[in-house]
Amino acid sequence: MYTQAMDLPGQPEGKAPTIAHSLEADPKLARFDAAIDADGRIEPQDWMPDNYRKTLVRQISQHAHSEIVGMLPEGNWISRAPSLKRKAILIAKVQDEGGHGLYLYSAAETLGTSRDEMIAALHSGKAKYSSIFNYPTLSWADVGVIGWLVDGAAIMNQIPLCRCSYGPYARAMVRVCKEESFHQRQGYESLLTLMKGTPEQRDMVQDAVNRWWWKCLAMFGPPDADSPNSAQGMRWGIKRISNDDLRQKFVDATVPQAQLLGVTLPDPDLKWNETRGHYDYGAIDWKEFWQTVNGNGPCNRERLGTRVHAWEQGAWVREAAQAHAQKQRQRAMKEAA
Ligand code: FAQ
Repeated sequence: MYTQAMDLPGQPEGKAPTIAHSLEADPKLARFDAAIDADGRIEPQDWMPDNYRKTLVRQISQHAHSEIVGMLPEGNWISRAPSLKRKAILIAKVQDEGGHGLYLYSAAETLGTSRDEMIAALHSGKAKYSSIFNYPTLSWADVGVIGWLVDGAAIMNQIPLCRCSYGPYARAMVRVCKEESFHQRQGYESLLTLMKGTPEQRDMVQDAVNRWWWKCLAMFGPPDADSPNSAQGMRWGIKRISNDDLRQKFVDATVPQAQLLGVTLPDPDLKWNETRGHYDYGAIDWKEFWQTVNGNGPCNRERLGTRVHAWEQGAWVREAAQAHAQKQRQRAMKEAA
């Protein structure tokens, strides 16, 4: 449903903007810059500037947290899914999101940060995770809309990350994107089914679209002019497409899908602009976005509370797994002796 093309007008296809070399100053930095300029991959054993490492840990750990916290809004509906088929699909989807979190924590660990440190940062409220998961899922249609729009926005953002300059992150994203693509389609298919149902079911879908649309547009992050991390992230080939350009691609791809589905996107300013060759759209409420990002959205406290509770309740599983691994190590040593 979404294009794999990542070329943008005025930018050579897939190329990070050129970096000034500092050959004489620092040969390690020069080698790193040359690899980035050549659109090469940086691997865990390669030398990298501290800020490149820090930026990756920040982005990858936030991404991992988003996947794990992102299990909660849909997870709330597993016990209330309307049929066995929908329940099985939803369980598999939520489990996939947990898996994405684990690949991403592993990718971040290759940069020298421990999983315990990352989890502690999430639980203390220090680390960010995607704003979108701080809104409630009020009806069964929300589950379909999350698949269609939230996973749709996630794929739009994540396809370029498959070509991120850091190898482990890029490779993790290939698998994540394949699974997200399935998630997006199952959400859309579930909504198509509801739209063929009763007037109440159609109203339920429209209501869910009305509540999620603007939050999904904000998910791509602040406008480029207010995005402090974008310029450096793009120069390093971590980000390939800017927040605003991804948002525009998402709007352009989603409008025809909304038409086919038979729902109205809640934006009176949404219209095709012949000159730009894109849809124009209305103003996003950035004040509300920042409130949510900074911990004051409708469900922030509930989401973090649920994660911390799950972590505490799971302590005995982690301890048992460690004790088992220790026993196996001891047995292997005995046998080898
Ligand atoms: N929510 O300078 P920028 C999913 C923060 S996964 C919260 O533009 P950057 C799967 C940003 O961190 C969804 N905070 O930052 C799924 C920064 O703060 P910092 C997650 C946000 O990094 C589906 C500050 O604002 N995806 O949905 C948000 O260059 C269904 C300034 O922003 C990823 O994480 C936000 N929406 O660009 C699961 C993808 N936007 O760190 C379950 C990877 C911005 O300086 C169910 N991440 N901020 O304190 C990225 O691509 C980038 O990090 C961006 C932000 C685009 C999110």
